[in-house]
Amino acid sequence: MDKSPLGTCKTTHKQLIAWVEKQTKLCAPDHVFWCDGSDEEYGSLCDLMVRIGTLTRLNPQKRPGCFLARSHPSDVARVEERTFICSNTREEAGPTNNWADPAEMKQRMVGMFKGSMKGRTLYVIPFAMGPLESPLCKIGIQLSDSPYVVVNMRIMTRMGKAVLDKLGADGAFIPCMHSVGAPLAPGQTDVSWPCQTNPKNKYIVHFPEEPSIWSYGSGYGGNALLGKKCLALRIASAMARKEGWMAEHMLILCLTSPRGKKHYIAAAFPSACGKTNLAMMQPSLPGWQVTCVGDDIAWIRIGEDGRLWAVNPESGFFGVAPGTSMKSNPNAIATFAKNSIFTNVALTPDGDAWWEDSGIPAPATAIDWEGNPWTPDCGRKAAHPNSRFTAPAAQCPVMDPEWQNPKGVPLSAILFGGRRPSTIPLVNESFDWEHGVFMGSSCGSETTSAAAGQTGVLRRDPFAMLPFCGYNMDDYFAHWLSFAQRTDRSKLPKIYFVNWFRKDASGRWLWPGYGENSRVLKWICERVEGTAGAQKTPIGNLPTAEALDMTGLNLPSDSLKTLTSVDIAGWKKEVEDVAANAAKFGTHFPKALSEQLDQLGRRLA
Ligand code: TSX
Ligand code: MN
Repeated sequence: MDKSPLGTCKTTHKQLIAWVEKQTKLCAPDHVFWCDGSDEEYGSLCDLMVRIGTLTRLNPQKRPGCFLARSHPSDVARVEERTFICSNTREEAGPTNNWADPAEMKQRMVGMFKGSMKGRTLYVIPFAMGPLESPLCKIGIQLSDSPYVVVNMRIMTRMGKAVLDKLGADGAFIPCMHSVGAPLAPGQTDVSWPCQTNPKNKYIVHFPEEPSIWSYGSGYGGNALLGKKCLALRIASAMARKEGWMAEHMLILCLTSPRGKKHYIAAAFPSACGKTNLAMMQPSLPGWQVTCVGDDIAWIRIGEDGRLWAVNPESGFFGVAPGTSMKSNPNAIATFAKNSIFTNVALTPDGDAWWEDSGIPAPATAIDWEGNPWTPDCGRKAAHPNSRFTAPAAQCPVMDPEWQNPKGVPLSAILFGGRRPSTIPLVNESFDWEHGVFMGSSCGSETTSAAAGQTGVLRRDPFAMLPFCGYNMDDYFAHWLSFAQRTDRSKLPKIYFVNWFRKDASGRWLWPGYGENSRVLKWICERVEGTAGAQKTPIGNLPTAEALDMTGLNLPSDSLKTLTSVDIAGWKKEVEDVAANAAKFGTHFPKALSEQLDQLGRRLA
């Protein structure tokens, strides 16, 4: 039996040990702690954070093994303006990314990290994205001075000893530096959420050539849990382009018919479209079943059979709490019933977590996300709009049996979507791969949160990858197009555009959404099998009124008509808007996509 105390180094990897020693000298922490990923380690770090006030233990009768964290009010979301892609040239990062010269930025980062961990512990976090046996598995080593990051990484990734074992004596890893940027002077008392409070002092920096990640000044979400947006999307997308695969901002689900026929579907949506809700939804159609492979990221490669196979590189959910209810997502409610971390939600008098639109009546009093007394009539939100739950995927009642298969799951269809109150039909099937890539490139959504600028305006977000593409967006489009040459076209998944958010003239939702979306997924799977009807239109193949299964749903027939017909005038405006936006993404927008735009314009004329 291994009796060495928690935190001791258990690797023979000389290069890793040397790198940790070098960074330790730079950051000057008081202690170094090597994480093994054990339950014991997780428990003791949670206990430590309860003692220093970073975590509050929730009522074990209501939420066993659950904790609440409150961040600093200045550290509540990803910081896109402070996110940099430091490729060799500005052109390689493209006009949609902040670029900085890699040598200059590295020097600046080394300067910022110098002594940044004084008075703190440096945690060595070995983590894997993807099942350890997967051909796509990537290993990262995150050095962080945040125990909050350690416990979240333990839920969101495969973390600890198994990863060091897999690395062996000379395996490759992606170095990930993280500091909250709040060194402690001798005797200085700590705060519950240390970070840099001036946004200008936060840096989320990617060096895709190395590759490596350096994150300074923030302890929140995608800024700090470096496996997720930084590694599995920005760095992985750049690696994927070089290596011939795809790293995508997509959920993965399986739809099973009453006869047991299974289809795997990947779907990309901009934020606030209910991606997590769709990933684990309860179909309203009797006998149909949805199982979840992942809710945020899909790594996709061409399998030996020529089909596209997808893996979820994560092992947990980092979901938005507000709006999550028994109505919108009963399976998420079950997933975070235990062993979960809630960040920036409200604390009820009985020691439970609460948030707006939870379906649970507001408590008469609560402690809000900033730690202040709250009442329903006080005029403030109790939970921050970007408050989160961190929950283990294994606790989701509808995880797909194949969700950890190292090979991944074979995709039958890819969906793009957006929040589009007008013009865009409920579901639209692309004519071919290139038309589908065009649909992805023109993806956009109406904004919902004032925090992200104006609300109710259309923001284009190609492939929902605008904040997450680690290289030039035009090259990314070209990479997508190239898959028609990399494999047999007939093996590629069919591509669809869906819109659950159409409204009528008086602003009422035309489509009930949620579990009723299974009717759309059913049509998609029947199209893949070649059994469902469609009408060819100028914009794509739309379901005929009879092709969508509407049994048990009392949808007015004119609503269905609006949802499944082409608004020619609206689409002409759409073409203009897409054309105006294509220019923003780069200087070498692929010809195949401008041709798609021209052809669409001509079909509408
Ligand atoms: O997640 C959503 N989905 C996908 C579910 C599998 N939401 C929530 C979006 C915010 C994250 C939706 N909201 C969906 C949807 O399909 N549709 C809508 C819009 C809508 C809201 C309410 C109703 C109908 C549609 N109806 C009633 O409340 C009765
Ligand atoms: Mn996401």
